[in-house]
Amino acid sequence: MNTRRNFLGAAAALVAAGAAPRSALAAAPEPHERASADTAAPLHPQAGRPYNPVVTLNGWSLPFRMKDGVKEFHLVAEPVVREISPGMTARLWGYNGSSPGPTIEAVEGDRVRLFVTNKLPEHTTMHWHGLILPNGMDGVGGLTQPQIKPGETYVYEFVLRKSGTFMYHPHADEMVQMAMGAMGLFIVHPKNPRQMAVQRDYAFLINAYDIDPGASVPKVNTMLDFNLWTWNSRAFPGIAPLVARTGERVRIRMGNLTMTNHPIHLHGHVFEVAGTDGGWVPKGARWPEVTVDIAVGQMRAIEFIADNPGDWAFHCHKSHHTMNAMGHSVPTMIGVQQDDLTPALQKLLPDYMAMGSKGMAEMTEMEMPLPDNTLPMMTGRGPYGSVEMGGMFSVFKVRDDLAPGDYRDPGWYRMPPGTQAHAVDAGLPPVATDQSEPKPTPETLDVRKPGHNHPH
Ligand SMILES: [Cu+2]
Repeated sequence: MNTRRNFLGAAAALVAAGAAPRSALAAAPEPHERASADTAAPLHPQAGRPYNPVVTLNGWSLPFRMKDGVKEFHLVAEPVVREISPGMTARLWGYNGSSPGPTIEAVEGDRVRLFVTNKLPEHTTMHWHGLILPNGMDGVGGLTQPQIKPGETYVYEFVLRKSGTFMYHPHADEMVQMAMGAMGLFIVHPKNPRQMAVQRDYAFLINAYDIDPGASVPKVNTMLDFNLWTWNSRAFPGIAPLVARTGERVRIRMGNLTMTNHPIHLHGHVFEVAGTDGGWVPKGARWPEVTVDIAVGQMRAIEFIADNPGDWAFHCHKSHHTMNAMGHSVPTMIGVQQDDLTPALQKLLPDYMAMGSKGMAEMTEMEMPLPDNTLPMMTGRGPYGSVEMGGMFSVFKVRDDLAPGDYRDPGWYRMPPGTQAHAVDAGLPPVATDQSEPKPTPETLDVRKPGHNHPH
């Protein structure tokens, strides 16, 4: 006589426990693919709760479908080809055609169902880094689930309990799979779209590779001595600029999946850390900074008003991380006179070029032959010459005349007259710059001509 009530009660209990009927899980949604390393336009939600989407630097967001009130995503782990910067591509592992995989965006309170198909040559899993979820959905191979074998599809399903910046990555053969680029961002927006609202919301992962000059597959056993320091698997000048209109509130979300910390530094602005791994930082607990150190496995969201028009450097402050592929065992040549050495060495190595006697800046001006598929160490052209940067470097461009929602590169900043550093005649005696001969040479210097002392 009370069978119907008992049946409904049991069904409700099943749903509450997350045990959706098998039939509902059978058909995975279409696995959207994208291989381009261009920054995709923000993906505004077509269904479900409203939110203000993020812009993934040199990346994209994964479209979802709603099924019976559940937000469904489909990630496919697979080998991908990624352009690290024009002139170099890498053979990586990623998701849905790209490394990092597409950004997943959903809303606090959403129930999400995430299908993960394994097209890698070895088993994998998916760990939802930072999300609070049932133990069985945590994706630690061997501990909370069997590994996902090649060809298999697993489904994860949970309710998003808090908003913030999170990540996804395998918890299976982790060192190898992350060294190969298998990772992505998971953004959970607040339930109320007015809470924490900003005009520009950027996001990227901090990652690193060790790829020998001329090669394209990362060395997976490297622990610390990586040679490509990347944001979303891109190295400068391949990293897109971040743009904002003067007066806009900007958020930049960063997650670090490298093996070392990165002090990320923004010029021309003061920011606050508004979000950490654990969620949003209460306003009264924030303090002003210009550099935020992001440790391994951490996420940080910084916020500030773009109130200073210009082209502002934005980079990791570890100076080796703003260099592209370099050998760290190269001897220091500052002060070494190489003139006699060069002809002797050129008999053995016709392409040999003496360098480093005065520092390494001259490398940006040399037309040095590079192995195929290799990036120059320090590069990137600015309006005044080489920026002498690689790796984790980009430009934050603030303009008065940028339209809201316009993410196009506005070109180089034109400084108002009288606001730029310039050379002057300081009335000083000539300066010797050749450190091996610490005496003035007959070739006297004129400080008004920068670059005069370069032998080119
Ligand atoms: Cu760094």
